[in-house]
Amino acid sequence: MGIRMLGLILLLRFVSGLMNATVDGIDSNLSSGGPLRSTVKEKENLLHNDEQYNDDLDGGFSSLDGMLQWAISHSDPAKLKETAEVRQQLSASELNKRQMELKELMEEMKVPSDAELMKIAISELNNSSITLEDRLRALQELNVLVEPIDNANDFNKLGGLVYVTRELYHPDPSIRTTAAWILGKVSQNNLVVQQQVLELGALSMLMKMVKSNFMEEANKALYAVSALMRNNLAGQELFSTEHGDLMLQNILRNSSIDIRLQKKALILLADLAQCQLQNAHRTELPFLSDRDLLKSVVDLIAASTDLDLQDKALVAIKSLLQLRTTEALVLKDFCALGDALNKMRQLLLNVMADEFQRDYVIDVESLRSEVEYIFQGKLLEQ
Ligand SMILES: *[C@@H]1O[C@H](CO)[C@@H](O)[C@H](O)[C@H]1NC(C)=O
Ligand SMILES: *[C@@H]1O[C@H](CO)[C@@H](O)[C@H](O)[C@H]1NC(C)=O
Ligand SMILES: *[C@@H]1O[C@H](CO)[C@@H](O)[C@H](O)[C@H]1NC(C)=O
Ligand SMILES: *[C@@H]1O[C@H](CO)[C@@H](O)[C@H](O)[C@H]1NC(C)=O
Ligand SMILES: CC(=O)N[C@H]1CO[C@H](CO)[C@@H](O)[C@@H]1O
Repeated sequence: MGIRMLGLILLLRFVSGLMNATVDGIDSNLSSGGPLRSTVKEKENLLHNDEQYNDDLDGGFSSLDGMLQWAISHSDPAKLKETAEVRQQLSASELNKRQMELKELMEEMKVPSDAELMKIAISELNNSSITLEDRLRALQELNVLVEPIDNANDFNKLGGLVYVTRELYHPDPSIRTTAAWILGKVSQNNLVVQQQVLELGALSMLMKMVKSNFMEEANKALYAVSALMRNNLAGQELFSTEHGDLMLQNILRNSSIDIRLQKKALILLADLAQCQLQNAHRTELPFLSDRDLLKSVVDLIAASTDLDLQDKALVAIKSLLQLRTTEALVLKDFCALGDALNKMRQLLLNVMADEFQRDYVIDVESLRSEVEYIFQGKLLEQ
């Protein structure tokens, strides 16, 4: 039984005077660690994918009051009306007594904190004799628990990074995949964590994993690489020495590869170029103006039939184009950017007829013509 359900049931029992039944039911399951595991399970159900999540629950209920509030806000209005009516029939002293009982019950339950749950999962990873299944479950729990930013910091303080990074070398791909996912999540916009993960040497392993034939592994590894690079100049230089440009090219040029991977690669490339533009004093990462890399992006604009992918390629080209070291003539002659942009305008005109995506198509066209404008300006400069 999950904490949410528990809250709701407690509230209903509380008003309808069935407290004893609840106590019996919960007692029998407390000893088996039921609520502890189900807290995590509940949160897991809220997760849809790595980019979006529901942060409805941020770490259990710290107080009885919080739990009641929560239960009320998540109840069905008809039931609430019914319980309010029952409530009025109870005398003040009865109500008081029920409240005391409920409070005792909550204390007895000892709902564990997220930090405690993380500590347990970490110590499980640290135990070489647990089963593969338990190891994966411990990682999956951590993956849910690190979601709130405060928890990501606690996770680091508890020493979790070392143990999770170690799992990147596990022979089982599901274990590696989940470990990469966690590292990506905790590194997101967190310079301290990024730095520590880089110091643990995780980047080169993650870059190897990007080449995996298991698509989930490749995707989560690239997600983690991107999270480590974001606004992190030291990380970006390391990426460059580890031949990150070749990794990106291999993804962008391979037409049989998972398209999600190509989109992630374009987003990463756009991020790197954008970061470069914002730190103009820094020596440019040389590969960002590499003609082969530029061509692989332009080719996607010209040849892809996926509008979202083309959109992301345009975003990347727009920033790459503005770098000092990028040569307009290379884009014109070697990459044929002009032709690609013309071809794309034609395609956009054709799909414009579709009512359902018209707004989106107009947005993409506006980006396309902006890129064309910047490109023409850059050609004139030379
Ligand atoms: C719970 O059970 C005890 C005895 O089994 C009884 O005295 C008490 O009144 C019950 N409490 C409620 C709230 O029903
Ligand atoms: C991991 O295990 C070692 C020895 O088995 C122990 O010294 C260390 O404290 C453990 N670390 C954690 C985080 O549980
Ligand atoms: C390690 O896991 C095994 C198997 O689950 C368990 O029996 C043992 O107590 C654990 N060791 C520690 C130090 O937690
Ligand atoms: C392209 O991607 C597919 C699917 O991941 C892979 O099997 C193949 O080896 C890749 N081709 C090249 C040239 O890397
Ligand atoms: C009251 C309650 O939630 N009981 C559950 C205890 O756990 C067993 C096994 O997980 C369930 O079958 C019960 O429903």
